Amino acid sequence: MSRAVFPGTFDPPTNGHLDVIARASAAFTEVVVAAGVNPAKQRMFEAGERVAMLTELAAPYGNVTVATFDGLLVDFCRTVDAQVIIKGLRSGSDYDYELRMAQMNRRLTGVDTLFLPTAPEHGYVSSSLVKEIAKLGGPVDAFLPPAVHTKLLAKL
Ligand code: COD
Repeated sequence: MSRAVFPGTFDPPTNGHLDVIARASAAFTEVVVAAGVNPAKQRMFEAGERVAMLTELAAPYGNVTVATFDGLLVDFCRTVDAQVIIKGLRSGSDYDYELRMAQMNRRLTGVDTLFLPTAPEHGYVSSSLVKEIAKLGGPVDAFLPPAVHTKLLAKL
């Protein structure tokens, strides 16, 4: 039995996130998608809205659940008894940033991190770029699941 946590901000979830969820679902017995809740940070979507979008996206995958977490990721992993953290990698800068967190998280509690390289078609997709383009009136439907796209347009 292997349980993995896929953590992120998911503000909002993109097709890149969805691809990682699908691939993690195929590789692990159970996957917990964990939306970080940091009250100090301003988000476009409230935690409840992000969880609702992720729950809809995860619905086709019987072994994927969605939760929020606050505080240290390693503490959340311990709470849900997850052995592995999943991270998506888009670039060398993602790698530099994620490698340090992976090493620190392993040092803290022994939890390991596995990296999934992004699918090439999603390699340039990020929630922050999508929000910027949408706010400036550009088209972002190619980068988002349809339900998320609808909610983003409603926000604007
Ligand atoms: N293709 C593939 N993967 C992607 C794509 C894409 N197009 N876009 C994003 N991803 C991956 C990211 O690389 C990341 O792995 C994941 O999806 C989530 O991305 P985001 O942008 O939604 O979320 P982040 O990176 O802002 O989330 C950061 C965390 C909340 C996971 C992090 O800050 C954290 O662990 N916070 C808890 C506090 C903590 O424990 N701190 C100590 C760390 S050592």
